[in-house]
Amino acid sequence: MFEDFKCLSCDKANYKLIEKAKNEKIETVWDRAEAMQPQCGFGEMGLCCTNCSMGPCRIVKVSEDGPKKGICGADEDTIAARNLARSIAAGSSAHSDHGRDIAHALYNAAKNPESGYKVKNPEKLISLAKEWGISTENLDIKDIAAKVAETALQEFGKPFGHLRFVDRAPEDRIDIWKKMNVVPRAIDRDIVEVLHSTHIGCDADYRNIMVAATRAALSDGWGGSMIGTELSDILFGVPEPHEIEANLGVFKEDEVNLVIHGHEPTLSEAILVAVNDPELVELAKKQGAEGIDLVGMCCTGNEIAMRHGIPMAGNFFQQELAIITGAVDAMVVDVQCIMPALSQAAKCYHTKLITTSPKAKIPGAIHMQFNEEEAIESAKKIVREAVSNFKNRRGNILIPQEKSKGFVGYSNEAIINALDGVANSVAHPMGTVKPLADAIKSGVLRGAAAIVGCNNHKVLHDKGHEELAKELIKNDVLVVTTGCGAYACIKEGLMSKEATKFCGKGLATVCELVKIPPVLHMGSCVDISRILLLLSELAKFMNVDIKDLPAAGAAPEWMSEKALSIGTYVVASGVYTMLGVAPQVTGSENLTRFLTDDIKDIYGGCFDIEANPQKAAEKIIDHIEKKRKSLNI
Ligand code: XCC
Ligand code: SF4
Repeated sequence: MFEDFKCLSCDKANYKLIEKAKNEKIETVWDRAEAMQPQCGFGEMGLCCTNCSMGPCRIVKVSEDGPKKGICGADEDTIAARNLARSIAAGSSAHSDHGRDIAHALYNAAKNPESGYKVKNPEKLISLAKEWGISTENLDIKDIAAKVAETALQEFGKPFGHLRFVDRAPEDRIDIWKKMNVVPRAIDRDIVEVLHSTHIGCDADYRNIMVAATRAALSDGWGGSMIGTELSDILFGVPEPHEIEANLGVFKEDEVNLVIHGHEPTLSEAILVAVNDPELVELAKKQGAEGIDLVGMCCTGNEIAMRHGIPMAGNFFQQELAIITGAVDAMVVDVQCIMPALSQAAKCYHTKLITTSPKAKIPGAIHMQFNEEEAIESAKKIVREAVSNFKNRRGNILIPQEKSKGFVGYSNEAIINALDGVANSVAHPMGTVKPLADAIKSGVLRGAAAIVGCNNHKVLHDKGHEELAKELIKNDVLVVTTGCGAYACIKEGLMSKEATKFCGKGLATVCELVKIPPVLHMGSCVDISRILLLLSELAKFMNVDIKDLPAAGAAPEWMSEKALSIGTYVVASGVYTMLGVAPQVTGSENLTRFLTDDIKDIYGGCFDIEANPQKAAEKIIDHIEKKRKSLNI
């Protein structure tokens, strides 16, 4: 009966709910994607410009006599590059603003006891203070936290110099960035510069537009995102491996189901404290529930799964389906990747959709502003609203049976410790990557690949991630993953110990020996900064640059502007990066060639585009083997 839905998703949990949605006449992302066909060809190729009100202008390529220039004279290269650059800047701004909020939370932890935030990992705080040259003598943890938070906040707008985390990159890499004039200086400035230079009548040289865009992207990866990750670890703890459950089957019929969806752990951590408040648990019982079941969705779900073992309910394309179960008493959201469609779905059930950020309100939702200065109190109010909704459930509930188990929590500290086999506390800064380097050099592991990113209707839901991961681990390539890709992998069982059955002999041996799954969950999308650091440490240890490592990145189902920023900083960091969906640049042959080819000679990394996961895997493996050859290993 679910035959029809196999072409929409390869996650069986979804079929029953898509069917339920159909029966109850509720539209989903797949319905809207179908209604949108055919999609605009100008937009798809990046050839529509709305940068000024003389436009919109579009370049017509299909006929000889169509316009080849915008009214101001901008050609296809300029228009496509400006559009791409603006998207990259938006993506960088989202990650970086997230990082800024975490820095404010750290400042609150130091200065404002009402906030309820506390430094969970003083060792990591002190080590970062030292790295940044902040004197810690005679200072208590709170004072150090305040100084580190202030210093982090200054990274956004400092007038001189470059971003502090740039110094973590291998020297050769920094030299390339210097030569190309893309060393990120101050996060806000680098983003603003893209907006300025792509204003009408400014930069018209596509290669130069990409210089500014690359700098803004690097200020995400080696700036905003890295600040987000590092300061989150300091505040909320460094993730450690533990087993959790994933998929829509994690909802409980007899408990209050509260979904936390979005991105920033400042909110989800406070909600986690609130759901454990005895008074609120008591309130849930008074409503007839057995307790409060907190589950996560999208990246904020990754954050609390990694740190606290909270179940991962579903990824980007499952957000509406979660509500369609009829079992969600509240979906609490903050920023990014929250479909406005949720409020329509929530209306068909008793579900309360609660927005919490002044940056993201949704018509039809209840807005309860989350106040970081009184984080825990604020969170309790939100949880109370969720709990008191349990009694309003209607009869139409369907919780799928499907859920799987897997191990999450692989911070760099955890990966290094696992491979080292040392029972070192992860509280300590990174040990040595020697065992990882040895495994790669010996060929037991051929290399490593990161599979990251979103869901996109242009790819069968979850298939891009799963199939690519399976093919790579079969060929002894260790896979690390973040974001919505991580959900696809855990749902498919690739983070369980049994997943060694999918592995080649070398990888299986390593996994069994050091007790890790072949696909390692490294966190949310801002945590791709962890991957940058791991590559960096590995390159330094092996005395090479990142571009020389047998490593690759892939975003098989990417869709967001953040993903474009990530892709750009990863490529500019020297990594070969496979996209499953083509970016909206193909109308410009020059820009397309630049991104997939010319850029290789500049940064060592480049984009490649391949929608078929098998073929993508072949290309990645081929790349890894080439790198091994040049390293003589
Ligand atoms: Fe969003 Fe971060 Fe993409 Fe998922 S992977 S759809 S960006 S939640 Ni980041
Ligand atoms: Fe048209 Fe140029 Fe204005 Fe873009 S900036 S809308 S191409 S006139």
